[in-house]
Amino acid sequence: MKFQATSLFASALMAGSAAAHSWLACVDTNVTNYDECIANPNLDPVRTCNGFPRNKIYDYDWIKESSFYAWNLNNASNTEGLACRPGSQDSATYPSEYPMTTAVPGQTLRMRHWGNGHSRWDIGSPNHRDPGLVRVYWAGQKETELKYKSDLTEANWLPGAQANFSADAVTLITGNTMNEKANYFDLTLPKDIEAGRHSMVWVWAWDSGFGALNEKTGYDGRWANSWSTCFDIEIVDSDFVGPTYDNSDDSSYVDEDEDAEAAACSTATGYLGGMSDKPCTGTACPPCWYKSQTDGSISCYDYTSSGSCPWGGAFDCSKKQATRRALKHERAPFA
Ligand SMILES: [Cu+2]
Repeated sequence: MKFQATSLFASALMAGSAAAHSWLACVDTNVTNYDECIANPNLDPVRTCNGFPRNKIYDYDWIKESSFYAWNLNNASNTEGLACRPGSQDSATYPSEYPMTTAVPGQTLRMRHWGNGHSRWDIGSPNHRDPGLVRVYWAGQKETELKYKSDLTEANWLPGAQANFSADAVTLITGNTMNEKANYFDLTLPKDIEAGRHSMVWVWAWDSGFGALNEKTGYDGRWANSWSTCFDIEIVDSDFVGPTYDNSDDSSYVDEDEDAEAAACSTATGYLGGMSDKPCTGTACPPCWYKSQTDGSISCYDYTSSGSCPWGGAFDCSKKQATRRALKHERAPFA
């Protein structure tokens, strides 16, 4: 792990506000001299922002953004447990001078967030405190919000979108002080993502969680989400159809052949609710099919009352498509 840093300006303010916080400043940052800055932090990053988080009306007004833009998920006033700050980030509002991000499938976006004095273990505010993680959540389909902080779980995590808070930072260390010139997080979008607006949630996970590290996916539940910023990406130039997310280049995902799976739906033998004494065949089976990774048998379940398969990793034989997030540990392709 690599730790980095804050400006004296921010440190002084932090001491006054006594609240560790951060937020996403830019979704799509173009830093023309990034490599040079990493090699020599005396240089200042030369950058432009091509896409912003929601409602970024106080851009670079650090005080106002601290007060009216950053969102503490665990603040006592967040009684509804909202994922996005109400009034500024709960809708996809973009002032004309701070537009939404536009991207193509598979594109990597350099996101910039504020270090605010928390980037480094040996100098950071507070001192001797691991700066934690940044990560991104996504509902897996367009025009779909993650409304509550309880939605910000591995099931809605964009696989791989997790990094140390200061891993890609440009930080100038002078004696016992640091100037966090910029903290970055490179986000790679899925290759299979439908055209349209996709809402996402950036978080800084700084508090202690009660979960574990998922060694298969890398999702680190030992860190609990603390601060969030909501943003949207308008996906263009995509031929991909439907909400299914099958990023076969991602090691977290199974490489699926949906056509073959759909064909198997009409002929394969499954078991109602996984009961070995209740076999069914093809379309006589309930629509949500799950394949056991231990013996390869197929368990078939009905939709829940909300009309979706009961948990992640199903192949929906009625809609002829994989449900989103077919993590390896949840499901193997059955065709
Ligand atoms: Cu802070």
